[in-house]
Amino acid sequence: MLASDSRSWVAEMQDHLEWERLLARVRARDRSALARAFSLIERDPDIWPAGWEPAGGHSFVVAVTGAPGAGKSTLLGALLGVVSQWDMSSSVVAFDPTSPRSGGALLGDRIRMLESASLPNVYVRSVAARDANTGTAALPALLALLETFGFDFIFLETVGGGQEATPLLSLADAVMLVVAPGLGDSVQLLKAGALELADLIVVNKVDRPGADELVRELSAYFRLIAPDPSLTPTIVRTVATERVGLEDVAEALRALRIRLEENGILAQRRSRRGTRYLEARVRSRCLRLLDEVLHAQHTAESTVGLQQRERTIYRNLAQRLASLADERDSECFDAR
Ligand SMILES: Nc1nc2c(ncn2[C@@H]2O[C@H](COP(=O)(O)OP(=O)(O)O)[C@@H](O)[C@H]2O)c(=O)[nH]1
Ligand SMILES: [Mg+2]
Repeated sequence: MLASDSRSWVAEMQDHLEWERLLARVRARDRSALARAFSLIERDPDIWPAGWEPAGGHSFVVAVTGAPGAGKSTLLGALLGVVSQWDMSSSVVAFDPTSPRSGGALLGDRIRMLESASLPNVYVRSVAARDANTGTAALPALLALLETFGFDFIFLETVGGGQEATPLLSLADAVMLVVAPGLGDSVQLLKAGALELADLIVVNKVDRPGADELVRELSAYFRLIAPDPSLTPTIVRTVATERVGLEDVAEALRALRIRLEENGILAQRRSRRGTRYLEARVRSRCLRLLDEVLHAQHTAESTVGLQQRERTIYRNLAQRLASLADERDSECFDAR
């Protein structure tokens, strides 16, 4: 069954039946099937079969955001251990920046989570995020896959706290913001709007000077914008490197899930996730078609003027899009 040539294997996987078979193994908690499916989606998110949208079910999907260096990876590594002790399963997908600005984080993150990655019930993967779009194009399908496996927690570690994190945040059930003293966080986060999105705030590195002040600033900020304490995010203090406060984080996440379920917000966010999934899929397919059409034009030796070439591009693109719609129709018909 295992094809030696990965390209023919990918071709096989485009067959819906093959996916059914592979996903049945994932549902039976076969980790090698999970790893294989993950790699296939990462290479080409478009091969994820129609009809397997991330509906949201058992798994609690938490986006973990915050400035680089705040301690997100260290914290997650330690948190995985706590969750595992509770006999619950969890997965971390880290979006590794390959940009020079934050380069080098990839290896560091792997090392920080290595210890926990060998625990039973824990699955850690990193996805290369060349830019916000390519890095997250695969995310909806990856989420659906991890949900199929049935993890209790799925953590999505973002690259930074800024704009590039937004697609990740909009796909999650909840947002956990990690801040630390000494990073000029409060100003940065206010600008990025990350405070408004956070459901849970972890003040990490409380062994460092300035931690109390940071907690005070955050509390004051939330008292100001939301005087009702039941609406403000819980603030938990940790020293991730010493594994201090990690039980409190896990406990806060458990409580958060119950709260979001009870007040109906979880259901709202999950329906929004379906829309995001659709958008990501359409965007990725359209961009690919555009690239193909442009490439074909580029390679065709052209003697005609730019204006005419532009019109040809639109015409070709329209044709390709129309056939995509027909393909979708028959796929939907097949799936149901
Ligand atoms: N003093 C102190 N250092 C920490 C703590 N947590 C993480 N660090 C260190 O902060 C650095 C950045 O951590 P990392 O987890 O890579 O941050 P990320 O970029 O947010 O993923 C590493 O050198 C960690 O060892 C903590 O609680 N206290
Ligand atoms: Mg990290």
